[in-house]
Amino acid sequence: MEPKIPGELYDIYEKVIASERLSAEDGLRLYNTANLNAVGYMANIIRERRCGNVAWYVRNQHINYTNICNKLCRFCSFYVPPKDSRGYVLSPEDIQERVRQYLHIPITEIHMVAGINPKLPYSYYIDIVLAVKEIRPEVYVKAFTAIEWVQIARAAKKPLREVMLELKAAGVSSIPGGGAEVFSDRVQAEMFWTKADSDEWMRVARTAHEVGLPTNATMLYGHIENPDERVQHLVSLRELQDETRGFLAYIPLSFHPERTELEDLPAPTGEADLREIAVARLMLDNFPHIKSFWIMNTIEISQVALWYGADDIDGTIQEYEITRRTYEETRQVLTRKQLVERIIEAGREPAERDNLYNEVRTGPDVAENGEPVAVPGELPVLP
Ligand code: V47
Repeated sequence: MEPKIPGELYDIYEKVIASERLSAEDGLRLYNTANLNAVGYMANIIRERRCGNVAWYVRNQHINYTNICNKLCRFCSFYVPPKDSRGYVLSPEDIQERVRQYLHIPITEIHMVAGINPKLPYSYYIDIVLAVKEIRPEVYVKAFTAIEWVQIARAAKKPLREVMLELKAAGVSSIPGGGAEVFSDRVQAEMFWTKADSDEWMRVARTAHEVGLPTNATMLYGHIENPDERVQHLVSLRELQDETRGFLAYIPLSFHPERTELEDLPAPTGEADLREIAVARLMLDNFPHIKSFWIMNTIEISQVALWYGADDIDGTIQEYEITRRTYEETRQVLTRKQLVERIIEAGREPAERDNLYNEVRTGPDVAENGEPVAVPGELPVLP
């Protein structure tokens, strides 16, 4: 049966069917059309061509090692400036305590990012990675956004490549996609003028790929950026991926205005969140995975996003401080059982992955009473 693609998008549909690359102009039309369902339908064709019915999730834990940051980004509610009484730095021992807290859950990935705290010496970064690995030697450490890597190299007074190799030897296995914001000089000047620009972010990603560290990529949308800038962001990522093939996943990050300098702006709608996933899946034809990060998109939108181009909803998280309802409220968690149930409810087939998208079978979580927590579709655990 012929799908209902409106005439204005039919040429894009033909390219999708023929696996042809979409142009920047196509991307702009995908942003501007009122027919979101048609965009989602086309994105789903690519999503299912790549991953079939599978939807990935990961048992992970986030650790934010310091909230002190000298970058003063206007969109951020996480940081406090140096000398603020609420500032903290987790010691390697504090971090080990956090890791120990969830040893009963077979977590495969620890995601460790934070503010840019100029007081931290190079040895600190090595020590916190070693500290995690000492408690959970088998865990993948996904650590430090591009902006942190620039700071780490500055603290080390060494070339970026060298610190990447040293931290890789200490146990970093991949790099999260944060810090990219929007690759636009205009947006940077308004929102994050003290921070690395797009060329610098790209340099970090390229260097990581050269030393064998896969990375993710993000875009923070829904504030002052426009569709042209979003398309340019996607095209720049696609070009780098053509060169290096080092990106694993792209994660559009839905702006949360609450408690930021921009809290008068309305938050992106569900429509905007779904469109961002779908346009990304269509434009980033060389990215293996598109993630709907449930913390920012909500789990409900992420369920729908699994039909709009996303093949991953991320993980169990445990604590998350970058976006949260109140300053005190850091506990944000979905158990493996909840993730599996939500994926099944959405009509997809859940698959647990590790940091590098290998399928893993690490067994059930253990409840507080010591009983294994079975999930739908899993064989009962024998005594
Ligand atoms: O770099 C900051 C963004 C990023 C806000 O790689 C905000 O798998 C929304 O990059 N509203 C950090 N976003 C998070 C991140 C990430 C998250 C999940 C998975 C992965 C991955 C990466 O969060 C920052 C910034 O771009 N951010 N403030 C805010 N108010």
